[in-house]
Amino acid sequence: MKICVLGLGYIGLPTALLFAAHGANVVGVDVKQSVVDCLNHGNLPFSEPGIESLYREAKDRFFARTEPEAADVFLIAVPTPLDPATKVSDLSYIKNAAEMIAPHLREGNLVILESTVPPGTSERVVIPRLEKSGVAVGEFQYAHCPERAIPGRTLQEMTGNSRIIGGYDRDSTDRATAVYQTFVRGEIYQTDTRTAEFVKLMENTCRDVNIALANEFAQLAEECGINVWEAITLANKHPRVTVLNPGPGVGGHCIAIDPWFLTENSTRCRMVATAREVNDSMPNYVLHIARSMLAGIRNPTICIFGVAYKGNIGDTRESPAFKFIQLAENEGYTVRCHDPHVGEFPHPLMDAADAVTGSDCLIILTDHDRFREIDPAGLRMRTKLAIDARNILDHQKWTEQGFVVRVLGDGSPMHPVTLAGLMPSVALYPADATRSVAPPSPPSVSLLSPNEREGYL
Ligand code: SAJ
Repeated sequence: MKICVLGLGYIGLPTALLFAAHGANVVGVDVKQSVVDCLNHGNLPFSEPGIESLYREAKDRFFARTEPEAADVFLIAVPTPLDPATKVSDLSYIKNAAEMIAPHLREGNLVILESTVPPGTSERVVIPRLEKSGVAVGEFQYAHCPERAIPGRTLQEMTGNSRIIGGYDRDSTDRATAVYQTFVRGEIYQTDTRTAEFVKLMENTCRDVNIALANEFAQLAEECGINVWEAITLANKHPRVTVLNPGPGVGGHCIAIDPWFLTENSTRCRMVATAREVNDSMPNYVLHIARSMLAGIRNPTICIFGVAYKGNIGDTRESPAFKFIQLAENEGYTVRCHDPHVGEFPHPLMDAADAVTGSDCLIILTDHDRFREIDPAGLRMRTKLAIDARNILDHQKWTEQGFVVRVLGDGSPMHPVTLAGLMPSVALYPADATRSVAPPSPPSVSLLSPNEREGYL
């Protein structure tokens, strides 16, 4: 079997490599010459657990180019971004991919669309472009097989998760099922194309709405003077309740975008849009907390720990950090950023110690495991304030080191804190302990008067 995979991003490349590792001859196509060159020189354009060894396994049956060529199966895995101004899907990459396939399409070929699209896109947008080949659908087979893999566990989920396959007709569905069965160990459920498109959007919308609910619970809990994290743990003891985690907002290329695909042609949906609004407003809410803590501090400097959209990955697509940084800079704060998983980011990234030293408030935006290990005794901050928007720090340890810590969603009366003098600086992470650190200088300003402190407590 020869497969031509269009789009060598976070989904297309691992899918292409899995097919190659399971015996198919795979041509990977990407319009970006740099991606093609990178792969043909034996490198990977991004990191993901397990992808390097998969690439080594697959490389004799995989090569990359910028144009498709004749194949048995064509698979489209290109981005479907959202136009930020109109909140309408931008299908230009999908259209382009279908048009690139058309000259190579022959009777008996199978075309699979993996990209997430608004319901009806296969029939209205993709199939008519493929038919420009002169071959009618039915003579070639067509199926929508939306991806379900989560970044950070992409390979495990691509092989282990169940899949939905929505074919144009029975032959298409069965053939696509057989193609995926080469590497998918999870169940395969069959349906029609439009239902498959809808199901994918339901999945991500369901998660978005549930995160929005958790985010509303967090704000309500603060108003009620209770700790939402404790409340969620207790509520989730109910056999039919699963409340998700509140946080500083929803990022990633899917959950923050796909709900709009579901509603773009609807005049009656409210809940989906409201959930999007709630989640999009979470950076504002974190800023609101920062503002209340930093009141009275002149020229505050904040350091943001975590710009990736979620924990333990280096992906910053649609990260809530973008909005938070912009809001914080507009507020007049000097913003420093640190993220041990992220290589490139529009705002300069700093080493952890450099970001922290002399700053007034440390803000955890991403739940990277490494942040759990931060030793607060080693932080040489000007003012010992911290906001934990993910509830991952050991708050007792931090308050013992004189920090005032605000946890998103915790409105319960806080433990008394001791604003002790700054402790001798060691290193932020235990693993860095061998690094030599200059002795701490005393805080240049004691910024919190006793009254102001009371306000925080
Ligand atoms: N988040 C919270 N609270 C939570 C869970 C997540 O605030 O309780 C935030 C995360 O921090 C992140 C965002 O939501 O910013 C999205 O993260 P995620 O882990 O929920 O999902 P993604 O975007 O990485 O991947 C999702 C997955 N969809 C579902 O779980 C329904 C994945 O299976 C899909 O394949 C992927 O979207 C996609 O490509 O569509």
